[in-house]
Amino acid sequence: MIELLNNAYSTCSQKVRLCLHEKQLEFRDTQLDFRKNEHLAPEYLALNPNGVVPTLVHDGQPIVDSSVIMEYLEEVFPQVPLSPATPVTRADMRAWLRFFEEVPTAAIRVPSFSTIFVRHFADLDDDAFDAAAKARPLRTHFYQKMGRTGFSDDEVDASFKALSQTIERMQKRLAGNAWLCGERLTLADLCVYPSFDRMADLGHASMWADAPDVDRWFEALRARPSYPATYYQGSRLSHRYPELQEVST
Ligand SMILES: N[C@@H](CCC(=O)N[C@@H](CS)C(=O)NCC(=O)O)C(=O)O
Repeated sequence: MIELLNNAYSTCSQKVRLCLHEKQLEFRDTQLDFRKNEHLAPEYLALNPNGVVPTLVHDGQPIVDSSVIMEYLEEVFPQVPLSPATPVTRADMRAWLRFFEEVPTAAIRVPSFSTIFVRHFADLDDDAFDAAAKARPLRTHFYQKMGRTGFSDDEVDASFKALSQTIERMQKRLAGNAWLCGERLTLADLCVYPSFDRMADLGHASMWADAPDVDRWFEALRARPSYPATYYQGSRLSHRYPELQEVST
């Protein structure tokens, strides 16, 4: 029995949903409502002390952190393989995973929050906002930097630079390779795809206009059956925030 505690819009949850669907695994999709702080409730913190989604529960055992969950699924359900075949190529995949966690995954949060999520905190007074930031075990500093009006221009510029660096690095690898680690889709592709989907959803798909192989890769991932299963109606920001509809791809 596999249960994924997650959130429709969360890019980290989308990584794991893509992985579960690629592996054709059935799972119970349990949604946590951020607006109701369900991810900060004591019973959830007992499973995931970081107070973030997703958490996978497999046969009663909680597994946390989206990349760890993907690697766990790969180990336990190898029938549909999503790793390269040799130790050296698997190390290459893990190096991409770590780079993606450190660079684009962190970067994409800044425009996501500045453009959309910050509005849900705009009406809090100082004390309530401070409490909301402090309630988040892993994100107190992030929320404090964001404040109730969004990140500074410098922060936003730095995130777009980090995303551009990712695009450049991926373009080099994808020129001549179908997927990031060669001819087969791997966890590396699934790890970073949600950051690209979010860039597109926020109206920034032109960021890879000069990276034709990244564009081909993006479209190839979107054409897979795992895409509509993961990005069901109501799971992209433009489904919920109509002002994004004009600019999304
Ligand atoms: N390293 C963690 C990060 C998870 C994470 O940051 N999740 C976000 C959604 S993508 C979250 O739960 N945020 C809760 C909040 O902002 O309060 C992972 O990959 O699972």
